[in-house]
Amino acid sequence: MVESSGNAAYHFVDRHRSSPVGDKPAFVECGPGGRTLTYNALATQSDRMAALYDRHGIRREDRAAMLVLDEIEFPVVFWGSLKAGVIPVPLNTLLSAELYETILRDSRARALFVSAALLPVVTPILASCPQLEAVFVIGGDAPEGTLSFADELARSEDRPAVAVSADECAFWLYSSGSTGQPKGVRHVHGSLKATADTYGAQVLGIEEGDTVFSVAKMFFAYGLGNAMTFPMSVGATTVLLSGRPTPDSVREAVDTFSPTVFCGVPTFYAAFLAALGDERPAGFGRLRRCISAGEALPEEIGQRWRNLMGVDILDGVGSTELLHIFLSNSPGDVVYGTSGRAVPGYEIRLVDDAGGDVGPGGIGELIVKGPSAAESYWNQRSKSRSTFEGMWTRTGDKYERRADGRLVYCGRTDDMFKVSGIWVSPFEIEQALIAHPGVLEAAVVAERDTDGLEKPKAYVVLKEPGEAADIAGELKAFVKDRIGKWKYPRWVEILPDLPKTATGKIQRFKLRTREKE
Ligand code: 3SK
Repeated sequence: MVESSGNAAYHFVDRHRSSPVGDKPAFVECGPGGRTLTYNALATQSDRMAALYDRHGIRREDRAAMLVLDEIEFPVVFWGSLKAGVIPVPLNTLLSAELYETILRDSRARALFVSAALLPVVTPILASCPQLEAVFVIGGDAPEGTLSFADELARSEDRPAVAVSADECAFWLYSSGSTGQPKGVRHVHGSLKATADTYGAQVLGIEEGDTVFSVAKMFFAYGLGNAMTFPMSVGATTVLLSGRPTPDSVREAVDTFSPTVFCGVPTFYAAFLAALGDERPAGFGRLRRCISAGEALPEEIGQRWRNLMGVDILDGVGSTELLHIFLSNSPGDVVYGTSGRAVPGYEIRLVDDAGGDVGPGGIGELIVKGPSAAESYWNQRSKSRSTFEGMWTRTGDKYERRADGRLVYCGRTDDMFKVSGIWVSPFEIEQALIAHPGVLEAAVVAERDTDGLEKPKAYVVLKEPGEAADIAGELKAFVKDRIGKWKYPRWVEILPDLPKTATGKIQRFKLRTREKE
């Protein structure tokens, strides 16, 4: 590929060809039979994708949906598509057939790459997607009407990548947000390098010698940066786990590969700490950096992790629309319970309903200006206009700015409610509940009392489910003591788990509608 091209595949893939990292593993898979993909092998295999697409009539700017697990074909298809100018659309691997049909029809994808294990989920809806011309099965058998990805790639010649400008659309990610229908978020080539140069280089401090493990999968913007673009920007190595990241499977991966960088989400950190007890995994001997995003990290969890592992968790905030983290704690400057400050390269403001700046101590909506904002949502003009306002992107998250400039998360704009005329942040009550030794997770929503007035209601997951009998009263008193009398949950319901998005964000709207069912 010509170096002057703005094609992100040059910077992340071809630049390493025949360089000192060319023969180094870019990706290693966990588990028995786990494969390795070197930087040179990735460059060659991704070069073949343009010819593969040609043979099947898939052209530049067509969409190619990817329902692909975290395995070595993911980077081959993703970068190969960018090289061909085809737009890859990585999909959440945990959705229902109905949502896949919605997304395949909305994106009008002409090709689908699907890991064999996920093929049964989409098989029933393929016939309802008339624009889909070719289905490539990764690993396993390709049943009639589908093609084997391995055979098709082996049959393809190397082809030079297309030259594109850094401003051209490169890939889409579907964001479901915490409530509504999926929206196709369209990102340009230049945004991938922008996130690697800002958060990746200046906060995470990724280095060539790093081995990275990300609990968040690559179909998610957070995982895409953690596990793919950041390590590839410096020639580091990523460990891929294709299955579900449970405390056991992650422990095994950690003990096998000794990662130096660990990227988690709060729910996983909480579950991992509960499973580990007081034991620090031997595989964390080289650990030097831990990060968290997806939802705000409870202070308690950050402190317990730091005490056990000897390494801080850098809690940060990002969004699919901004591609990665734009607000974060930094190495040597961590205050648990806060989301830190703007990542270098990004500007942030807290604004009131009229768009004016909110002063210290006030609460406002977080808006962000930075180099990695998406171009628009696909075919959703009104939503695009209200989210991407010129240089600024609205996040829909409410924050408070402390006197020292650090931001503290208060909830989604639509999660906040007033009790006795005073704003209450569900997140603050949840933090207080999680500080109780019996509580694993908690979610708080507004519920109307018999007078029709809103009060906090808590849904709680216990560490030991058997303890449910009389813990409600204890939890109410505990919260009253910690954060104030009017904020305590008037009702406490124990659940086996909480409804969450695939990336670990609590879906409070499901708890709210649960009341009405
Ligand atoms: O939710 C987040 O904090 C996040 C972080 C990085 C990239 C994408 C997202 C949604």
